[in-house]
Amino acid sequence: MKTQSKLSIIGFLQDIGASKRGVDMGSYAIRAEKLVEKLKALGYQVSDEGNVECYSMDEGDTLESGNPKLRYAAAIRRNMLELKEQVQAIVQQDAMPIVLGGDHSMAMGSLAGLKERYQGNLGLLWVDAHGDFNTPETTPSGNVHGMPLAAITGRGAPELVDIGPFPGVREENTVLFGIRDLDPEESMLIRESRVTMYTIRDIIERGFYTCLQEALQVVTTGVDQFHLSFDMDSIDPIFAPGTGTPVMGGLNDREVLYLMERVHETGRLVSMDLVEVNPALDVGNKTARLAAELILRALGKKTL
Ligand code: 6HN
Ligand code: MN
Ligand code: MN
Ligand code: MN
Repeated sequence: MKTQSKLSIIGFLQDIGASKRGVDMGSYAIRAEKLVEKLKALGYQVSDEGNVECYSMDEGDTLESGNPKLRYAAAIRRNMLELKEQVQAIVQQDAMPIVLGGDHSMAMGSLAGLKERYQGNLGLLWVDAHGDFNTPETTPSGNVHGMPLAAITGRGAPELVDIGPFPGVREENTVLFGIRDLDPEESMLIRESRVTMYTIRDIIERGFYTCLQEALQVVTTGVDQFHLSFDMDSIDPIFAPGTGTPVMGGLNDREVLYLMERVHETGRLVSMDLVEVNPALDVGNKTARLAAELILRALGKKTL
């Protein structure tokens, strides 16, 4: 499968998975960097599908689930089913969905939408500071954006797992990259799974290049295509301050730009989420600007 010539942009205005306001505005800040125009200049047919209106923190406590270990679950589920439908329609037309977040729980909606089209034949590259592998039993916060990868691989709350229902992605073709902040039981769950993890420690000890080579191998071996779920908090807060759960000691700007160039060069990327841009925490739209540039590199922008 070659990189598609048609791209569809969706804004996903959700903050309730992070329980923090501002991240619902991420897609506006990325679009403000002229993303659509720049993608067109690369030669793509681009359609901006607008936003998936979401239940959000604006509605206040009425959306709380009543379960502090699974906050806003029903509202998040509703938002995901909306996104799932949109992504499904896009891939049926052989276009590549690019979903701009929004908190990271939206990956559940994206992957649910890809399932029918690519089921059993889809790798997953998850770039993040966090594992997003919590369940209601292991979560310290109850925030669903810490749980999507667990749900996608069939673990945790039935109301999240049922969004797919998952799995549509093969665990042995799933990679976590850039990881440096796991909760203790979450760490155990990942290590018991067949997901391959590259922590910052691995990247320091074995080298960024080697780890990236391996990661791209894992997400493309035995499958024809992969989905990229890119959390901006994978990047060091020096380069990406506008995000809700920053963790020091992250990937630098050069590394993630290069990672995206390599993603493009695989020719196997069919779908992408760019998540956790929070303009209310950003400095001069720096994080959104980097996010837009990362998307362009993943779609083949050349600088040399
Ligand atoms: N993200 N592990 C923490 C939690 O609350 O479960 C942080 C999760 C952050 C999730 O940034 O997508
Ligand atoms: Mn995440
Ligand atoms: Mn994260
Ligand atoms: Mn976050």
